[in-house]
Amino acid sequence: TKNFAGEYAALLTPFDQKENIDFKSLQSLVVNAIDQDLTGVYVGGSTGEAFLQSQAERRDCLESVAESSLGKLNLIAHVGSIRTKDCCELANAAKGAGYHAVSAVTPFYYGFSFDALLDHYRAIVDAADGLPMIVYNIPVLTGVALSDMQIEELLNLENVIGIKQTSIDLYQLEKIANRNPGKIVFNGFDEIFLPGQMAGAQGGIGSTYNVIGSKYKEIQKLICSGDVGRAKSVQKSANRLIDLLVLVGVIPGLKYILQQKGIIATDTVRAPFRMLDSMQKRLVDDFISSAL
Ligand code: NAY
Repeated sequence: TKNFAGEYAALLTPFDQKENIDFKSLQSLVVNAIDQDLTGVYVGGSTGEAFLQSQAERRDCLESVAESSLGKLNLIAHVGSIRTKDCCELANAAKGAGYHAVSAVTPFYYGFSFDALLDHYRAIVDAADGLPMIVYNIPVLTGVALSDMQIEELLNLENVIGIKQTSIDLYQLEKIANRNPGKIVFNGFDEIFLPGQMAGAQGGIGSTYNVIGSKYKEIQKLICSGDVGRAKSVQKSANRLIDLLVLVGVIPGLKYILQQKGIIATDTVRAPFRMLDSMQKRLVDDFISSAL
């Protein structure tokens, strides 16, 4: 089976001024991931504003990215939503479009039982028709807090190969990684990429990789060569950008930076997200001119 370990950009979805998907900019984001020598892309996740898109738009994005990747990236399709049937449709589309894996967030909002969650993942795996599944655990946004045992049960479902652990609980990450040696754990919060690797993650998936993907690759190399001191200083420099993005809003902030760099055409986000105001833009401009 394919080795998925590595660094993945959680792709943004560029829009034109009317909030329609800008496929040309989407293609150049994919090229930008290839240029940064990233392992792959994670398409249609939180960063992709997936929950603000229709099913048809999500499917079109999956297809467009697969075409633009030219076989140079590992392709992970995020197909999660709270309606099982929608996830299954997207999983099936991902298989057809040539994706290497699917991923799905734990269904949120209604407080579904754990048995319901298990059935949900079984159904998606079935629809993905042989593609491996990466569970997406992001308790701070879903409100779904999984215990270590529940995570283990999810990891033991057929075709589940790993988990994207977007949590600051590094102790839980360590337990998942060490108790499930055959599974892969991706770090989800970019600001703790280095600590995540120390705790047992084998790579990461994140929004800021679109802009500073090479930093995470460098941290990984430095860990391998035993130079944790230098790895810490690269993480530190990444975190000063992340501080700023968290302050102004990660998705609009990243879109503004990518637009300024000429990679995407507009910094439009979908309502109710808001674009940066002029003061926030000035903060980002000052940072870019001094650090990026
Ligand atoms: C996704 O599905 O797109 C992700 O989860 C990517 C991970 C990001 N998490 C969230 C909640 O946006 O990259 C992180 C995050 O933006 C970054 O660490 C800043 O907090």
